[in-house]
Amino acid sequence: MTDTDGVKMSLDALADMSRTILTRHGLAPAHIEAVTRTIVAGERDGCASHGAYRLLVCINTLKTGKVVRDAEPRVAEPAPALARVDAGGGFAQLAFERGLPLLVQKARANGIAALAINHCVHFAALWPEIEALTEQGLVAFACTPSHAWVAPAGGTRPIFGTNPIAFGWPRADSPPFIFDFATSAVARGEIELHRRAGKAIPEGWGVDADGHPSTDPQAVLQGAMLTFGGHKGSALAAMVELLAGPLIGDLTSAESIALDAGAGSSPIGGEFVLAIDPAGFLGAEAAAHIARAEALFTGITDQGARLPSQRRYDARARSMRDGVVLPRALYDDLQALLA
Ligand code: NDP
Ligand code: PYC
Repeated sequence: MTDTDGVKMSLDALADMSRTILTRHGLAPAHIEAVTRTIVAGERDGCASHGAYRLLVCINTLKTGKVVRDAEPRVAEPAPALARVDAGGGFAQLAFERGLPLLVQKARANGIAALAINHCVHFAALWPEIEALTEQGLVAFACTPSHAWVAPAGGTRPIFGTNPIAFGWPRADSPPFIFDFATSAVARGEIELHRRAGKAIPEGWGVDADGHPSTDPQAVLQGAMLTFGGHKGSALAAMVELLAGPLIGDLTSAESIALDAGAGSSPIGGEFVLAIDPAGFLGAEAAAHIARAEALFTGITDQGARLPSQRRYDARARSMRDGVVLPRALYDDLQALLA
């Protein structure tokens, strides 16, 4: 169904379109499936900045030649509680999928385990990876640097990436508690969507190239984005640089954008993932203690506040029932990739 504002599609139709576009642009089949799963999940869950729009970003990255189209991830075990996947210059999604079984096995064996993904190209939201871990009953954390687009609190020159952090907590009778957000005031993708729609951005998202506050998305994209929560977001952004950069032998956001050299690819570097098995600390009492978290969640929702992810779970239920609606301009741009 189409109208002037949007194009309605089923999730299966969106997945087919994603596969066709990625095939046309030469991505290897295993990557096509992993990338498509992530992009469809983003659109399904109402995350416009990391849904179907990311197909444009992926194709742009493929055109830059900065991603290896047929990279075969290589899984290694550097230590009893550590797993590593060398993504070989490919997109991160397949590397994560290949490393997941070992990460889960190690978390169960040791109570805690970490996974480093190295040499990947990262364009995606993190919560699908967090959900893959909470589905296994594990508590999860993930982060990744990006390109240096974000100024530190008190500065005006980009040094951090938009550096998302994501956390998940499994729940027995409800979908997991998950949050997943950029440590910048907002994901860069959100500013790109405002630019595409010709809309001003809110104050506080960024400054122009002269360091002056701006609500013009193009000026901020060329200037610097700001961290959320001032010095607190700034410190968290630095933590992400350190954990998923030097700690795992991979690039910082400044190094990533230098390597990109103006080509305009998605960020290049690493991702750090932590998985904790509650049984490690708690043994047979794990389920009882995990259940105590429900009082915390009720204490939040009982006063009219909502849990992170609730909007996303509602969007998921709607999309699975009714499909999704892509903005007309996005649909047209995606169709043009098939021409
Ligand atoms: P938001 O600022 O929209 O924050 C998203 C998180 O906050 C979600 O967990 C969301 O839950 C929760 N949230 C939002 N509003 C509320 C509220 N009122 N009450 C409770 N919780 C709330 O997202 P960002 O723009 O920061 O990031 C969007 C995506 O971009 C993320 O998925 C992130 O992983 C991705 N990203 C990826 C990067 C990369 O390098 N790969 C870089 C930067 C971002 P809900 O979804 O239910 O609204
Ligand atoms: O939206 O900031 C962003 C982003 C960077 C890499 C992937 N998404």
